Amino acid sequence: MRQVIFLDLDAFFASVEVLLNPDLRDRPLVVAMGNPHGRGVVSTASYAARRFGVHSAMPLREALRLCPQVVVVPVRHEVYAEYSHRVMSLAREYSPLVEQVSIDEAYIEIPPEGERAAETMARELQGRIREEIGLDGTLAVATNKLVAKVACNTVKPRGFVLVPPGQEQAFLAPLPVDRLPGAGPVTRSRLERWQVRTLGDLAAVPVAELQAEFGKHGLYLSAAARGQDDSPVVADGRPKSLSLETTFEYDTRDRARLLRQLDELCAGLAEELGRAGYQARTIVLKLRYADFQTLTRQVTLPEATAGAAEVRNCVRLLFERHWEPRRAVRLLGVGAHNLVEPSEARQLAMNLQE
Ligand code: TTP
Ligand code: MG
Repeated sequence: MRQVIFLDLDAFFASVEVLLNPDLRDRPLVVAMGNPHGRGVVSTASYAARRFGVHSAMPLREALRLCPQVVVVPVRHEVYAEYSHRVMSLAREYSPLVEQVSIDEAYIEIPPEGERAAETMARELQGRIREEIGLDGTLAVATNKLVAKVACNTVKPRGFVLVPPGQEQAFLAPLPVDRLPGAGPVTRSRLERWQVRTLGDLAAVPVAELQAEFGKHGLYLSAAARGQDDSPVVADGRPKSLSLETTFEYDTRDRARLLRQLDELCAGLAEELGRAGYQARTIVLKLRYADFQTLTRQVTLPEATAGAAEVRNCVRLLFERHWEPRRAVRLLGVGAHNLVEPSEARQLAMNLQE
């Protein structure tokens, strides 16, 4: 039997800002991208701000309308990355099997021969994140990743939950179907036509019917509603790729503005590469037009790089070659694929010279 812990820090960016400026404690607070007085977008909101209906991805102007007294702080990715790193390092003291899935979320599998129960470890880890780092996190313990993740979201913030072995399906049964990862508004409304609203309702639908309606996704829904998931916790090795993207609040065809945004993304990507200790052989540009048509274009370099200037040159080149001028852009993204460690990069370069 497996024991999987899921960890998700609470209001992460906002909590770090509060930690660094305790005057902000208990104030409605948003961390936002862009100009606080202009067209910013909310990255996250403190729980005090969420009570006003403010949430991630909301235009800042809307947040200010809902909660005029909200404190707005600009995003500082480097600072959050540092705290994320500290939390993940603590998690790795409990098991080598840590899979970080976002800046503030990780699965931790406790090997069966682990002497202490996962619950004890998870409670201790939660306490140490609070005392040694100063952040709050919610932790869930279950027999698989899916149940641990869904359970975690039911007890946020500062929560703790254990789903005992054998109780997975019963635990999920009362929850609405859209608590499942991958069951969004479209799935929800299709199921609603069958009067299927909870995961208990969903588990009672014959799998053949779900498969007929949803294809392969139906098989996933059926298993997930029963709390079944055998996906492994994959210890962090090398990430396949690193990427950053920005959605404009308003679509834009302003070339200077697009180039400025690309430069900013490239600087961020180079910084992430540096921090992760990788160089990239392939640089990717992602471009989404206002009509949602999306292009990804890439170049592969003769030598791997993590330099901001080189990344920027590649991306600008791709942009100049592929952007159709005067077409309004909704989203820009940059990515680094084919990651290598610097020692491997040197080896590759030597092989090329030989
Ligand atoms: P989440 O874990 O989704 O959100 P959270 O930690 O702020 O709040 P909670 O987990 O308690 O619900 O995301 C982690 C961080 O990622 C978040 O603090 C800010 C950033 N983020 C964005 O920048 N944009 C987004 O749309 C989302 C969802 C998160
Ligand atoms: Mg979080």
